[in-house]
Amino acid sequence: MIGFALSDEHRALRSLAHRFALEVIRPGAPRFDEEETVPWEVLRQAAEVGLTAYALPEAYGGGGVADVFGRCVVDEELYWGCAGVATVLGGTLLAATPILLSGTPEQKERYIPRFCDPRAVRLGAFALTEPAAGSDASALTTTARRDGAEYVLNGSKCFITNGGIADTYVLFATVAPGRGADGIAAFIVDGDRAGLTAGRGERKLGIRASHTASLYLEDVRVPAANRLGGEADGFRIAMRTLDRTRAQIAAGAVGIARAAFEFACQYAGERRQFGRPIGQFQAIGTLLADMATSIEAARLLAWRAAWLADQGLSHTTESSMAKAFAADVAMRVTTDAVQVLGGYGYSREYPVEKWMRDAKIMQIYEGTAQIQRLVIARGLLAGAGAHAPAAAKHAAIAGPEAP
Ligand code: COS
Repeated sequence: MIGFALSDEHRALRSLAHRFALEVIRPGAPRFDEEETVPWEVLRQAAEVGLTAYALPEAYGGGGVADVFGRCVVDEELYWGCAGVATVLGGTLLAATPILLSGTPEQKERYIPRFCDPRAVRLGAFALTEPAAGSDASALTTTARRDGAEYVLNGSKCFITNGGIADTYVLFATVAPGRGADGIAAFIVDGDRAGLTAGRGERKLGIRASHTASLYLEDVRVPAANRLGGEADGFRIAMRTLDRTRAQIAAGAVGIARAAFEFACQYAGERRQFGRPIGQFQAIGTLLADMATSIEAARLLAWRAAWLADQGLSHTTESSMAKAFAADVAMRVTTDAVQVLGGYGYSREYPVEKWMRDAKIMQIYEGTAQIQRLVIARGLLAGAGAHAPAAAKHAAIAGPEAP
């Protein structure tokens, strides 16, 4: 039996996230964008109402929403409010996810509660990308050399969401340069470690309420106890993390598209030219119909990928399908929304151009549109669609507990 009705818990979660997006995020969104600053006050309020830690286990002080579907429901609303703010919050969950997937009980007990304090906002960051290793993530060259009970990390990272303002990093480095994916380990790195510094924030096209920076590591000493999984597990931990978060990003793209569509639809009903509302012209009506239809389709793909993940079934291909499709939808819908508004859409007096700028990142971060298609094609050729249990396809690494 297939059902599309949300559970009471998901409905409550959606309504909390929507109200927060409407009443707290949206009023400040143009200013955060203009000033290119992280709105700490908004983050503090998000922590107070439980929106920073809702997806983390209750045992560590989180809200206990353990499913990817719940994250999708929340992210559609937060991105609807402002993609930049949602990116800051998402960056923390992106760092918490590999700890929950692969951390030991001690690692979880030590680090997850940090993200759950309702009175203090402590951010996380996922540090994978490097200047010469973007799409080709396993080509990373940051090294981790074992030295007794510690590792010594050297190298640099770039385009790190929350880089320099995070309290905790999950950072990927090679213990065996030249061994590619098989030589990559994942480490939990405290933000205040000596030798860890950050560059200045990138000046970006969109998601300007988020902070993105390079990281530099010079002989950063990390306890060996902070390694997630085995020495060769890091790359697979990163991929398993992205499998889960890409569905969430797809839902975020739906949120941006929905924001632009709603505005354009209302405008088309009010704006009169040639004696009638422009929505009554087929040229505009068709645009609106295609926008709405593609948003619905993108949401269904995101929900299906999340559902597969939550059933413990393989979802790599479907997460990439959802992310690729929804990101393209966000780009097209926001561009069409600017078109519906014409000169007003292009003006910074209206919110639509911001949504178009914000949408572009959805085709880039957490794997570009091209990488998603590469993953999809590989999955198809390998016979994806059979939906073997995820654990059988990609043997679980260390801790069995899924976020
Ligand atoms: N889950 C678990 N393991 C996975 C996996 C997944 N989804 N995808 C790959 N792996 C495993 C493979 O099975 C392989 O292990 P085995 O040799 O034991 O089979 C290993 O990881 C290497 O995989 P692969 O050979 O496919 O790696 P490639 O370097 O060819 O490509 C892509 C991997 C392109 C998919 C990866 O580099 C990628 O996703 N790039 C984009 C990175 C990204 O999203 N960056 C955004 C930064 S985070 S905001």
